[in-house]
Amino acid sequence: MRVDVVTIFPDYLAALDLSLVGKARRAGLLDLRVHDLRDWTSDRHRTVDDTPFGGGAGMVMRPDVWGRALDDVMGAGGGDGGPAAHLVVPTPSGEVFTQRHAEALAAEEHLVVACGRYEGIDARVVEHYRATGHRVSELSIGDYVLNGGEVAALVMIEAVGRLLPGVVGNPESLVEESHGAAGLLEYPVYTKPPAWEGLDVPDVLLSGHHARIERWRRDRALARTAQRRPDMVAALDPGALDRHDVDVLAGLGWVVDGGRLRRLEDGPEQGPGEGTSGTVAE
Ligand code: 6GU
Repeated sequence: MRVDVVTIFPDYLAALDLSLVGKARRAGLLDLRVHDLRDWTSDRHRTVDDTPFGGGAGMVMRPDVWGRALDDVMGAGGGDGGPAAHLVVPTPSGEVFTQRHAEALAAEEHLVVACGRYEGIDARVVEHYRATGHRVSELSIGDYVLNGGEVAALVMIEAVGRLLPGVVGNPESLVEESHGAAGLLEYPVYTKPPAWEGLDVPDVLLSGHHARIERWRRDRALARTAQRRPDMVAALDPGALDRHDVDVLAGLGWVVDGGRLRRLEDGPEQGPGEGTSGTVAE
């Protein structure tokens, strides 16, 4: 996969030399190039922004500078023989970036990430690239405000990069993790030593009883999800639950009702969660 990032702070992206993504780059699985937007300015001060039409606080990034930069790095929308680039614009006013977006973007051949600063990029930039046949995704990494798109670009590139074939050594580790297809948070994990600071690893995990371990993990995943992310429980497909799942969820105050999971208003308090009966509290 090829990824081009355009930013006024190329050094922000230096972290992508490290860890798994850095390894993927050195292995030739990810061709990542970082560009300085100011290389496409033409004035002495290398200006990238100006005051907003209509007034208001802050500065807006100029469409002409962005247009020159993106025309150079995007190619001709597939007409140049290369694949049409998918333009990703990190912005707090975008759709919230999820594992589903990461999966879809990991299937692309060429991503271009346009990092805005100040109050954002002139809205005609996104409009123009959509009108010229490019796919454009405006994506936020959550409900809080950052000073620019660079940290969000790091988040998205790491989330996408680890899904590329060959990047994560053991693809099995992509299967059960949180925000996978099961729609549940991951169960708690433990390693040696089995006793630490008076806290014991749950006996079942030392039992060697594979079916019981799997059931215990699923129960903990259900309990943890109910406690921390009721929105994810409400989005579960009841048809994907076995009888035991339904019982566990009932104990946590959730019932299947009209093909959906619904929290009982007067249900029991959310259970003790993790760390019950002499095992480990998180
Ligand atoms: Cl993508 N950009 C900025 N500036 N702030 C954000 C964000 C993006 N996602 C959440 N907050």
